[in-house]
Parts: sequence; structure tokens; C-alpha cells
Amino acid sequence: MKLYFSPAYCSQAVHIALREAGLAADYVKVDTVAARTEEGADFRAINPRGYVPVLELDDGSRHTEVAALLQFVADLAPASGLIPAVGSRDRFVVQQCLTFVSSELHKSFSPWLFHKETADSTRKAVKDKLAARFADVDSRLAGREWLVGDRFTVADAYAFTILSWAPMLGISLAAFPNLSAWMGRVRARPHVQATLRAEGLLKD
Ligand SMILES: N[C@@H](CCC(=O)N[C@@H](CS)C(=O)NCC(=O)O)C(=O)O
Repeated sequence: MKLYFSPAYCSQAVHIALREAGLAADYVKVDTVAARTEEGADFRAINPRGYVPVLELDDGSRHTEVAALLQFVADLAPASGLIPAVGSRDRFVVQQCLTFVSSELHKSFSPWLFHKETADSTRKAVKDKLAARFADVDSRLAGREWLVGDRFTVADAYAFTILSWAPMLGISLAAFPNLSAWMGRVRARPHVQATLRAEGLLKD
């Protein structure tokens, strides 16, 4: 397998999942602005939509969409517990969490808060909406270690990746103590540390 990724982008969730699952993969860094891979290939020829992540399977097929990729990767390593069994209530809850992160968090942050042209009024409306969603996550995490069940799942990997953008954009998570403590727990996991290091985001 091959993961096309950009450091700190949403592709990081899939990167974490691959490592947590113990699956071997090649990692290809992409500059999405220049639409080039680090090897100089035209990224638009790999994904005409121009975004990461792209997961290339050993049969050469290429696949996108974080929430779907996470479920696929987790299912390749059932013993990892990254996703509960098909048909279980917790599986249903993980799918709800992935959809929530994708539609309520990921696509509020990106592209709106990453574009200089975004009007201040839009920026404020997006931040207010995000703060309400952070409060939801914070109350879900009250008295719980992980988002679903009693172990780390791909829902944690995706939510962690997207919520890590908050401080970068000047949004403090200090008002959300359960969320902040959970971020610390996720960040401390050895495979998450390895991912951050591999993406050049940790200074040793
Ligand atoms: N719908 C896609 C969106 C992926 C996405 O937004 N990728 C961003 C990084 S977080 C990206 O590569 N943006 C560059 C671009 O769109 O040109 C998914 O859920 O995987």
C-alpha cells in the first residue's frame, strides 16, 4: 500500500491508523499547492481532485475520503481493535463519529479558516460553530478515555488530527478540559508520536 499525504493535513488520520494497525506502507509526501509529489510527479494525475489522502492499494487502484479509508485500514487489522465488529452498536457509533468529524469539524475548518480571503464575518461564524461542536465532543468525553467504547479507534485518530488544527489557527481548546486531556492521551500514544515524527512535526 502507498499513502499520499501532506504533513499535518487530514491524511495524518490515515497515517496514524496504518501505524496503529501495524500495516506496512510506503509514504509519499505531496505538495498540494504545487500539485507535485516529493518525487516530482504530477499529483493531479494521481488524484484529479488535487487533495490528500490517497491510498493506493497493491493492485494499483487509488482511493480517497478519510472516513472510508479509515474504516478500510481498520478492517484489515481486526485484532488492532481500531474499529468494532460489523453489526455491533459500537461500530455504528464509530461511523457516526467519523461522519461527524468529516462534516461538522473537518469541512468547517477546511477550507474556510485556511484561506486568507475568508471574510472576518465568515471566519467568526465558522469559529462560533466550531466552538459549539468542540463543546459536544468535550461532553462526550466526560468520564471516558476514548470517543467510542473503551479503546482507541479510528474515530479518535480522525478527531485528533482535525482538532490539532485549532491552536494553529489561534483557537484555544483550554475551555474544553475533557477534550484537552483526551488530545494529550492520543498524542502520547507511541504510534501517534511516530506519525508526528515521520511527518516532521516533532522536534527530537
Ligand atoms: N473529501 C476529502 C477531503 C480531503 C481534504 O480536504 N484534503 C485537504 C487536506 S486536509 C487537501 O488536500 N487540500 C488541498 C486541496 O484541496 O487542494 C476527504 O474527506 O478525504
